[in-house]
Amino acid sequence: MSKLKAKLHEKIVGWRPRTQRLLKEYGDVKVDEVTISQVIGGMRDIKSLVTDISYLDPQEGIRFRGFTIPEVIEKLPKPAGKEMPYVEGLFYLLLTGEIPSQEDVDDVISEFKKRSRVPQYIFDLLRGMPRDIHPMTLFSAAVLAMQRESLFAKEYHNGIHKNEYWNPTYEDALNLLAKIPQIAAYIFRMKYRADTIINPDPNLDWGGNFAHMMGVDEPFDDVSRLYFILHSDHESGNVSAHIGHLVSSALSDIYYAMSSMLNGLSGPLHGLANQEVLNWIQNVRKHIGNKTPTDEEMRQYVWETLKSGQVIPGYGHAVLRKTDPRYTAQREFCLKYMKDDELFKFVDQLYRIVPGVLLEQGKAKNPWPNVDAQSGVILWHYGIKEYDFYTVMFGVGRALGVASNIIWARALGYALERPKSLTTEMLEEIAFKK
Ligand code: CMX
Repeated sequence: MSKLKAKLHEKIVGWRPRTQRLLKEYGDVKVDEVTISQVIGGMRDIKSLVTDISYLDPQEGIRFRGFTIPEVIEKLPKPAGKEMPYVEGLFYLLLTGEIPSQEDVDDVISEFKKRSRVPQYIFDLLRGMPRDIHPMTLFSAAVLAMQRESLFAKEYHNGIHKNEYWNPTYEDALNLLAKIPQIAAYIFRMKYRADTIINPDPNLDWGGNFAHMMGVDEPFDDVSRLYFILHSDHESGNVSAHIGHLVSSALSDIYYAMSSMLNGLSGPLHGLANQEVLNWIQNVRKHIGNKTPTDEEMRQYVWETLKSGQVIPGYGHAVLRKTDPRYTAQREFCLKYMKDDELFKFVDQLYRIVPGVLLEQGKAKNPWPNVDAQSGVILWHYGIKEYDFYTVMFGVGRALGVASNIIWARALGYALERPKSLTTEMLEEIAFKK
């Protein structure tokens, strides 16, 4: 058994009694009340999910296993001479709750390496699809097609004890995560670089290998590590994490769940916002005549977008009420490596202007930028100008968090999701009685 799996097993055995005690002895204790506006309004803020992988504080932003983003970047082991930590180390942290040693990270690296060969039928499938399909559709289809490899599905079919569900789920998760960077990079090179595929380099880590297979030089390896870490998890209620959890709660295996996660991420109000930001910025430039807009011109364009009934992509959040620390971490990277980049200056100008306009408009509960406002600009700077690929990279990162959550959900026996719906008439009855 790998060090990671042994550690995880130890953690699971220690954790199970806590969940069982809550259920058995405190199952009737009230956690929340639900209003009509929450029922109609996308279940916003209803406390009805549990995860220990990450927690999103509206003011402070995300913590992974209790660690803030700066702490994660500081504490996790890094490849020699690099500024960003190994993604493998983050995965160890998400799964076990502990900061790994270099030896622990090496163990995860070798686990991923052993499992990294992508079946030929996946490449054949991708090549058989029209090249103008959105890369998220290609990505999701490739992940779904690998369902054939699921150990969980096989073991479930043969009969397996509930307490053991986590075991083949863990194997599926590692098998899938090991292949995801290559599938994503393959889609990129096939679709946007005239089919000039770059084979993986077995000497590189997960993030470094992705940069290598994309064909982008340093410091894009660190960009990739940072990007995947920042996008890995955002507690359980966001669309991608939630749909991953929901699908796997039916004991659909991780391939089905991860493909669904990618489909949810493909919405413009969620992961697709990073491509929308670049699209919107390009439109501003065209509109203003390819020059740097003055603050007043920018303000007006933001207003025009709002008045035409559209959202400002990259701004606002369902939970956060401050600037997203994932935005800040990327901004710091930009200030260090690309502070004279024209698009970065643009994004910084937006940071000065958009929150004021959104506040003046008075609708958005959070006028501050989210992760998507900054990420596309870094990718653009390093030559990835095909912005419909950006959500694929979000998906590569998000797979780490969703996989960790699904393994733990199976380990703790979380139930099939089944909230209750009401009719409008029933809601009216409840409302008018008051
Ligand atoms: N631009 C314009 N209007 C906005 C806005 C924005 N950036 N953010 C919120 N609003 C509007 C909402 O559309 C809503 O309008 P209506 O009352 O007319 O329906 C109102 O403000 C209140 O919304 P809210 O409670 O503040 O925000 P929600 O929880 O409903 O939605 C989100 C959150 C992210 C979908 C929304 O802020 C948005 O559409 N942002 C732009 C898209 C984006 O950046 N998405 C990425 C989020 C991060 C991620 O998941 O990747």
